[in-house]
Amino acid sequence: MPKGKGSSMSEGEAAAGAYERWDLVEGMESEKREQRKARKGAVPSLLTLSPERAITLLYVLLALTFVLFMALTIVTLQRVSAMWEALEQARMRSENSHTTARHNLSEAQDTLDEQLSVELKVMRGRLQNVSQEVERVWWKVAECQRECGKELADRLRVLEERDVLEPVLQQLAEARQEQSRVAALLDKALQETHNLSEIFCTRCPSGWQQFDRTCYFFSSTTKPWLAAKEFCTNFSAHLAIVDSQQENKFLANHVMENQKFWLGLTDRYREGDWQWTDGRSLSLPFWNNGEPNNVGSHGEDCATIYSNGRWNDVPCFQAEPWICERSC
Ligand SMILES: [Ca+2]
Ligand SMILES: [Ca+2]
Ligand SMILES: [Ca+2]
Repeated sequence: MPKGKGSSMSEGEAAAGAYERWDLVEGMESEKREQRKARKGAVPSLLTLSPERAITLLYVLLALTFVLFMALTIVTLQRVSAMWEALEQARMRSENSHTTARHNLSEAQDTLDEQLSVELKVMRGRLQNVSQEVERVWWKVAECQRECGKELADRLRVLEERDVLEPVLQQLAEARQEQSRVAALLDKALQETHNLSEIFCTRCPSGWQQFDRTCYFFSSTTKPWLAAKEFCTNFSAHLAIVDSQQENKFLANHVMENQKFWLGLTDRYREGDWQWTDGRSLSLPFWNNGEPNNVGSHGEDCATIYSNGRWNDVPCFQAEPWICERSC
């Protein structure tokens, strides 16, 4: 488009630029028109489908949608089921742990109750003992009060009556002195009697031996134990009873070698229970080694003494020499 006459070169160049811009604008407009034509051509191509094909296509789309919906539903249900199962397991674990805890708590409570019951019983017993001890102490205190009061009263009465009792006490002391003097005289008389007895004891019967104010008879014949016992009784004596080691030695000294003499010792009433003929139990034994052994079918129930002073049990029916003993 021309602007003036004075500048022919610049006007030509301006015109050429204007033409170029015009072509460019025209090209762009043409391109836009072609694009609009292409879009208008495409829409009618979809709309030009037949109804059957459109319905088929619609069904296909619906089927795909349904399948997709079902798949999503199944996945969702599986997830919900898994979550529900996990929740159920968690609930069962919780319930189990709760039951176990309750059971343990119940056992602990029972044990505690039992321990408390035992301790309570022990404490009750101790309390009862303490109560009884306190009661005993109170009784003792009350008794002591009574006794002490009585003793005090007695002492006061003695003090009050001392003047009255003084002559009586004096007489009592004199009586005691007299009693002592009489006792001394009696002792002296007994000693003299004893000495007389010693003198008379030197006169044992003929054939009897004397030892320590006692007479002994050593037989020269033999008899069974019971017959020998009866013989001694007829002489107001008894078979020898050993009361001391000295007496046993005296008897042994009068026993001949290789002989044994009856003693007044037997277990014929109860086996193993050795008793003297006066009823006393044996307390000072001098048994030989291995004796008493009660051998034989009839047993051995009567004791004899050897010349060495040792004893042996032999059958009572056996005939042996014997020893009688009696006081002077
Ligand atoms: Ca004797
Ligand atoms: Ca015996
Ligand atoms: Ca024997």
